Amino acid sequence: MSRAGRDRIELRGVRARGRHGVLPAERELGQEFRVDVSLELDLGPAASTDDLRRTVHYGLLAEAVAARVAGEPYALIEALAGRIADDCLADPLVGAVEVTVHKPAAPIAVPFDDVSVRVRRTLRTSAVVALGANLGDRRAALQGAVYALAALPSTRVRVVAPVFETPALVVPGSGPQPDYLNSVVLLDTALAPRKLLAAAHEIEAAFGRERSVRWGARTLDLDLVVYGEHTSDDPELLLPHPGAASRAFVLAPWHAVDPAARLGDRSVADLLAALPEEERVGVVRRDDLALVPPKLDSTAPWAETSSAETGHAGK
Ligand code: A4P
Ligand code: MG
Repeated sequence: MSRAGRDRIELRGVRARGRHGVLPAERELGQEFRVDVSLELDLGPAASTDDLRRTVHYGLLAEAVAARVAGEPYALIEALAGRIADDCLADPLVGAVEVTVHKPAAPIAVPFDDVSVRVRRTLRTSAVVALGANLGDRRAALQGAVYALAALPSTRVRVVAPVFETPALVVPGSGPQPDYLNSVVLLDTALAPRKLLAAAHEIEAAFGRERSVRWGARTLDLDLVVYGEHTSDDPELLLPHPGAASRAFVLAPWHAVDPAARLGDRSVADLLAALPEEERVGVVRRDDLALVPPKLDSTAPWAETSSAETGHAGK
């Protein structure tokens, strides 16, 4: 069992001057902030190898936190804390983080000891996003979507499924459409379901998606298939996605990378096997079009220095 969740690196009281606040005087003069960071990660590998590259270098973490405090000013310490938490989650070793920002010299009219905000972010929600395209450069759109999902804040793309070419499922009575390329991505995220859906819509728009007809041909479609165990009957975000259980173009790529996956109370393997033959014909795995998974290299602010210092790329 993973130790992440029990093992922690705790850094307390990092002090730096910053210009965060809503008042002009705060922006001009600045004041001291204190930050506590608690990282949850599996320290087993570092403990057994005694190798700095298998953990987060607390000295560099402290410098990165201080640089954030001294850097771009935010109106709210909530925003500063959120930014530092995002930095921490950009390190692939870190599964969850708690950041407390103290502002002991805040402009408060009565005597007080301290004021602070604490944010907690965890990547523990596993979501499955289905990708589809049947217009334009289909593979380029899917690849771009994978990179764009990986670049979302507090989100880590864990697995990219193989690509399948699939006949278009169309609204009965409508004209034929070009074949789709479909795949799925398994990701861990701290984004709330609606944020993830909104981000998916932005990515679709960036790839020229136009919404004119339901089930119309599209340059890129991103559907949120599952978000952890979350269920929702809100038409804006149905969870699990109601079509997924009956669609070979979702089940086949998902099953290829997670044969034990479950959708509701059924296994994905059973759902796939139970599909009528005509739903499965023409669903062809295209390994020649395989997508490149995003690098799991850290984009945390301490990563570059860390690898330069230790002489190794990544951790
Ligand atoms: N929406 C609700 N729940 C979700 C969810 N879990 N994920 C809402 C994503 N969106 C969700 O979506 C319409 C509305 O659904 C949105 O406002 C969103 O808030 P859309 O993407 O604008 O329209 P759509 O994709 O045409 O409709 P829909 O019902 O999502 O269709 P599907 O299920 O995406 O199917 N054939 C093949 N071979 N491969 C395909 O990928 N895809 C479709 C579209 C049809 N035929 C296909 C394929
Ligand atoms: Mg859709």
